[in-house]
Amino acid sequence: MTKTDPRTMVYSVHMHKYRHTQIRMGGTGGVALLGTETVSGCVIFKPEKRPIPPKSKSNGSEMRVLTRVEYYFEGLPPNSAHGLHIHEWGDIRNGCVSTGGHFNPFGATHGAPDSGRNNRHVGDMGNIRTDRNGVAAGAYLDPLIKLTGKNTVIGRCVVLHEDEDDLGLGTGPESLRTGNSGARICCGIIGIAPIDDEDDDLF
Ligand SMILES: [Cu+2]
Ligand SMILES: [Zn+2]
Repeated sequence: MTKTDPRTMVYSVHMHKYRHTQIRMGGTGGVALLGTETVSGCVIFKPEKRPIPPKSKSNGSEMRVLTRVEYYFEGLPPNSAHGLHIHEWGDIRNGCVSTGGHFNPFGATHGAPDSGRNNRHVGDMGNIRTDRNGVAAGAYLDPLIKLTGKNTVIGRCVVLHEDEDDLGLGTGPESLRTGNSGARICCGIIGIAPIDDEDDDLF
């Protein structure tokens, strides 16, 4: 009997869970696989069109492209929170260390996904929270993460951290730099992935 590669395993788990996911735009998105001996995870990025909020100057019929971030992790400590970021480089020659800092093309301070462009790094995806089985699964819509153009996140790295991200609201100078998220557990390069129009959203 062969030992199961955790990454292969999460991929099949993932594919099973996401078999019916719906994408509203088609085209391509991004996917990153992350793992250690015990942890395995997958983060998917999909373009999604949404109406521009009415409070802005548009007439309400214009659309903007957001990025839907979906994640699934297993093998983590139960009932724990972990910072999840996109780091600048897709360079894992020295493991997660060589992925650089949080992807921050606008020179902002660290924050939460909903903190706004001046108060978050583009790479700030907040925290994932595990259940009693050490599984964290979820999704959210991100206004800043882009899958095309100059500031694309394709080719960069998703990094999962040991500790909870304080979202810039904590103490010490690291709060506004890294959110005091601690060590890097694992990381994975975001590759281009096909998006299937026929699927349904899981979350
Ligand atoms: Cu990070
Ligand atoms: Zn950050």
